[in-house]
Amino acid sequence: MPVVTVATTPFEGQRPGTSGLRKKVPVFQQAHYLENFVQSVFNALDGYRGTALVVGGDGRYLNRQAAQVILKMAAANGFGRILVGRGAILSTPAASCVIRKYGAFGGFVLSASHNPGGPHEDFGIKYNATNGGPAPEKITEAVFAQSREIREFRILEAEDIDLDRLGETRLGDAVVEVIDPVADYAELMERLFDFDALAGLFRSGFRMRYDAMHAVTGPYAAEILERRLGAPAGTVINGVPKEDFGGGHPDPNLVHAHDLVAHMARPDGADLGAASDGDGDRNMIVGRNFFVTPSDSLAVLAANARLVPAYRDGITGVARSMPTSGAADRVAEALGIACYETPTGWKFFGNLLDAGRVTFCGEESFGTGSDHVREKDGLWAALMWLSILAGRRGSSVEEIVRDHWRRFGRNYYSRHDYEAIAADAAEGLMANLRAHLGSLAGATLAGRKVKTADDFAYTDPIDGSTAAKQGVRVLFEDGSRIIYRLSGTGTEGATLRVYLERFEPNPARHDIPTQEALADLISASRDLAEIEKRTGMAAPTVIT
Ligand code: G16
Repeated sequence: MPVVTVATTPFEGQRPGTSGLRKKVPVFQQAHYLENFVQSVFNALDGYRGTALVVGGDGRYLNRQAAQVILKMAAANGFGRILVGRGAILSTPAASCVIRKYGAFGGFVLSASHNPGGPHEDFGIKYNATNGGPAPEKITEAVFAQSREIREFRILEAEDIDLDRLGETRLGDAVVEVIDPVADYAELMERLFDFDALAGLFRSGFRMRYDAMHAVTGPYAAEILERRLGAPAGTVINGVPKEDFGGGHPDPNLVHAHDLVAHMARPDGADLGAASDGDGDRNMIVGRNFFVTPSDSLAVLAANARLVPAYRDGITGVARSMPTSGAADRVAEALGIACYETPTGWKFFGNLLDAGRVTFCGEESFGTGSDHVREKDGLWAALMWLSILAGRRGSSVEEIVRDHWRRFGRNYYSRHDYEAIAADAAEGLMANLRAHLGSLAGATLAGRKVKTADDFAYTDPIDGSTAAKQGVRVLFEDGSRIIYRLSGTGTEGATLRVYLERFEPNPARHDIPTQEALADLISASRDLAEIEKRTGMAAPTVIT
């Protein structure tokens, strides 16, 4: 099996976004596009010769072919062992688990997350480091720099590996091992949670509905919920992963997981509804006719962590991304633990988790996780909720959240997305906001006084690295916030995200519909950023 060195030329725009490189499938299908990126990653890394690499993805269109290319390139570049999930499948949290468990140097996860899949839809690739987490910016920037200079890549000339058969195969000087994609992850969950108690909950007649959205989590959820915990067959719906996610948009939110939401609104709906995204790291939690915002979910999990064996001795701290509501901050304060505010992107949690500063992390973008891996974890979040419901037998999801609000107050919260707007209009809108930041402090908007307005910047408390321009914040004296930022995960035009939050301590006022409770902030957010004038959009495309 000869190693060949192939001449190539750089492609524009191979800078990883919020979470890896995401582009339309035809972009990735250009000759050498994938190879250039993979070689750029290898070129940006040091000291991996003879070590192990993990490869897997969410099963979307192009997943298998891309995995074969990476295996041959990894072998040609000197990795000693390559672990790949059967069928080239590994959910993002499972990939993180496998990297950590086997002490791999790192891994590639093939996914465009919650974005649709198929021949004309999205594909993506991200590199995870030795701690199992998304590569930090110093690595992604080095990869980008390499991608602009690349002149050649190395690949083995070899037959494709049989990815459907478990076991080892020699590939040049390396060994490829096809592993069960579910086993290691399921074993980890069994160590964290009290599976006997959860099985008991199902035996008592508790009903759950888990919507895997035809994405990667189906086999994981079926194994854990139906096989190991004994939930009735049919608990997991849309459980067979498909290359195009069944034509759907594997994004677990009120818009794209509408079937689950509609089921949970029925009088005979399940007791707990959960959904996960394309690669299994996002989650949505719904009770009977009751949606739990991701920000509230993080806060509730933190407040009830001791109900779960792995966290019985308490958690050391929580971290949330800046646009995520401050609900978790209130729990941290009550528990006397640390609370960190980071830029958007799970990679910013890595150092805090590695240093033991935090145990739980969460983001408004339907991400929650703990120090058990270095990625957010959709199924873990569902098992956390199951554990809380088992520990507080008789309370519904809604009652648990309402109790929480009574104790800590309610952070009314919503995100308005304006999707597929022209990139220059979006940039212009942000530039205009930034230009006016200086004059905002002291002004009155939506009947509230602006305390400060700035562009969020972050200094990592562990390694001192910095990240600037992470979102425009308008912070009001009463604690309300309007935040603007552009998405870093889209593949078409730009998406403007507007995050709205207001705190309500009074339980008598915890029943206002969210959009009504935030109405004045919503209208101020549109006026201040001149959204309609600059984008032509009078209303957002998605509200969560
Ligand atoms: C990725 C990141 C998350 C981030 C999210 C939203 O999620 O891993 O940390 O919060 O993108 O990013 P944006 O607002 O820039 O679109 P995923 O699930 O897409 O990998």
